[in-house]
Amino acid sequence: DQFAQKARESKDADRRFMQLALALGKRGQGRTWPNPAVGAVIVKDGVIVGRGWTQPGGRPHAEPEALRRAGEAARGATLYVTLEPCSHFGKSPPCADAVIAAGIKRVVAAIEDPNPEVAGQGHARLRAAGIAVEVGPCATEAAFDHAGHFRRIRDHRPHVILKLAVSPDGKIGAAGGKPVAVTGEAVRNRVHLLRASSDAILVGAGTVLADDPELTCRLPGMAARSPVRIVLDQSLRIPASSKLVQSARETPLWVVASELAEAASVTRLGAAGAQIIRVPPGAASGLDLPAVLHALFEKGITRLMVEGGSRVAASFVASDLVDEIWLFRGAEEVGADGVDALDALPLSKITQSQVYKVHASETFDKDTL
Ligand code: AOF
Ligand code: ZN
Repeated sequence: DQFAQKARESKDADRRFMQLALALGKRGQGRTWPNPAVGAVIVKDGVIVGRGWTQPGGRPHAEPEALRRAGEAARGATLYVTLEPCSHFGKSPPCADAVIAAGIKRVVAAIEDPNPEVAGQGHARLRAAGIAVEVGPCATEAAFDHAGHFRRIRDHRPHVILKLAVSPDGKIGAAGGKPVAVTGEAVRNRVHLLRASSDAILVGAGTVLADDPELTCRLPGMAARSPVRIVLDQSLRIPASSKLVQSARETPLWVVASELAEAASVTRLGAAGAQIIRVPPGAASGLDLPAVLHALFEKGITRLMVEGGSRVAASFVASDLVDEIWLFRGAEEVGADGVDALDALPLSKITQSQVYKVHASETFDKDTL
């Protein structure tokens, strides 16, 4: 009947506005850490009167941004937000209070904020002020976008994204670790975009010694979107002449070393502008991975992209510390003497796994994701 149809239409509208809020939130991904990248849309009589997203560094939050743009039009309007409005006095007053003061009549939130300082209290505060609150539209998408925040709050470690570019015969490099172009230009561009939406990007010292990578986002106009570069370097072997160290004053470089690393090396890299993080010795490139991730959590990293090499990738997979995998497959074989993608682990460890489910697939020219 008419009533049910109206309800369906408003549900569809809620989802559409929430999808817009999600798209806005994504703009902040990679540069709002330690805060989540939230998106907000304010709608009055079917018209968008304000849009906002969490600003670089994590403040202002998304809601005050959208409210500022809506101005007086916020009175009586609906707010769509990808995460529960905060209720705590942090570096800024609670967003819930700003929403109430602006005269918002209805709030639609995708998902509750797991932060124990919020955890439902934002919604409760809004309801107590007489605002209609609905939670749930696009919750799955929001949980995916806020995976870094959820992982950080619940497990005290970053969300780990492993990127692999393998040949059809499962190799990531030629014999002797010689770099080889496994995938093409389109994949390269997508990977740089993935770098931009990550808080930090991590490689092992072996990759630095073999490839001398920059690990920056080099898409036109997006240099400022480069993530923090992190190297696992147990005994501080990376040279001061490497591109990473040379650029450490423009784009942050954190070198994770063992507590046993020589003081002289710490001083040498520190003087070049790198930040040294010391953790206990262990398995991955000689470092204890959970300790590494905990140290990165303490520094505020929520989304960590792991780019290799094969030993680092393998230790993350073997330790069950990978949440998301971007597996690109090129078109040309490298040959049996090439470097295996996951070192001693077979690639089937992820492709045939019960743990990992296919989320999406895409083609990039001759390559596939
Ligand atoms: C929101 N909107 O856009 C974001 C929120 O240190 P503070 O005061 O900036 O608070 C950080 C916490 O606020 C963060 O851990 C998360 O729970 C929430 N983030 N909340 O209402 C936003 N980014
Ligand atoms: Zn807030």
